[in-house]
Amino acid sequence: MKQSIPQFLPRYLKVFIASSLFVGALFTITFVVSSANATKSDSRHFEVLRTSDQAITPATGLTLTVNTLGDAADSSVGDGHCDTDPGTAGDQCTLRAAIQEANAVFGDDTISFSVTGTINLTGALPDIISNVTINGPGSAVLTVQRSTAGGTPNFRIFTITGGPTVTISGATVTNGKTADGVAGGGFAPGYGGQGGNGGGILNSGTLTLTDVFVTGNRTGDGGAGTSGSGGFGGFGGGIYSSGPMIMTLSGWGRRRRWH
Ligand SMILES: [Ca+2]
Repeated sequence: MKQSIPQFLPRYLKVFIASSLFVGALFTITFVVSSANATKSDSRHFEVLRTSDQAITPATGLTLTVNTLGDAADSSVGDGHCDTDPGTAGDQCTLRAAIQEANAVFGDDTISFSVTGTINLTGALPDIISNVTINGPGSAVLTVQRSTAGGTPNFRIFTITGGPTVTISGATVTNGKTADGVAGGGFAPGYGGQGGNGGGILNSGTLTLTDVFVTGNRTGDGGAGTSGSGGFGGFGGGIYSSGPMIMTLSGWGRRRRWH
C-alpha cells in the first residue's frame, strides 16, 4: 500500500527551555517518529549557547579534584562545584560528583585526584557526555571498581556516549559486569536478548587511555530463548568501542608491571 508523505517537515526547531538552564549547560532532546505500526526515537545532546537576556559567553571547562574515595552524588549538579556534603566545610568531591559536574557544563573539563586507593561504586557512574580528561594518579595506586559487596547490581564502570573527546589515565578498572540479556527479548519473538556490551568500558566517543588497566570485567550472558535461540553474550568483556580509541601503556586482562 502506498504510504502518505507527511505534509509538513520542519526545517528548524525552536525550543523553549527552563530559565534554570545556564549558558554552557547541556540538555537532551529526544526525537520520536511514529506511524501506526512502528516507532523510532533518537536522542542528541545540545548546549545552551545563550539565553534571551544574556550575551554569548564562551563556555569554559571545569577543573575538579576528587578528594574522597566515597561514592556519594553531587549535592547541587550544575553549579560548577564538586561537593557531596554541603553541611561539612570544604569540598567533599567524589568521582561520581565530578563526572556529574563535568557533564553539566560544556567545555573541556579536567578531573584530578588528591587521593589513592579503591573507589567502590555501588551503582553505575553517569554516562560521560562532555569532553573531559580524567587524570588518575596511576593504575597501581587507584582502582575504580564495581563494589564486590553482595547484592551489588550489574553495571559497567565507564560509559562514554554522545561523541565527546575523553582521556582517562592512571587507573585500574575492574569488576564491571553488564546486564544479562532478557529471556525471549531478542531481535525476533522468542529469541533471547543479547547481554550488554563492554563490561569495563563502553566508548562511542573519542577515547584515549594512558596507564589504564582494564582487568577482571565481564559482560552479561545471553538471555534464554523462549521459543527461538538463546541470545549472544555481550561483546567486549573489557572494552567495547565503536569510536576511535588510543591506548598507551594500558592493557586488559592480567595486570602487567609497567612501574
Ligand atoms: Ca562540603
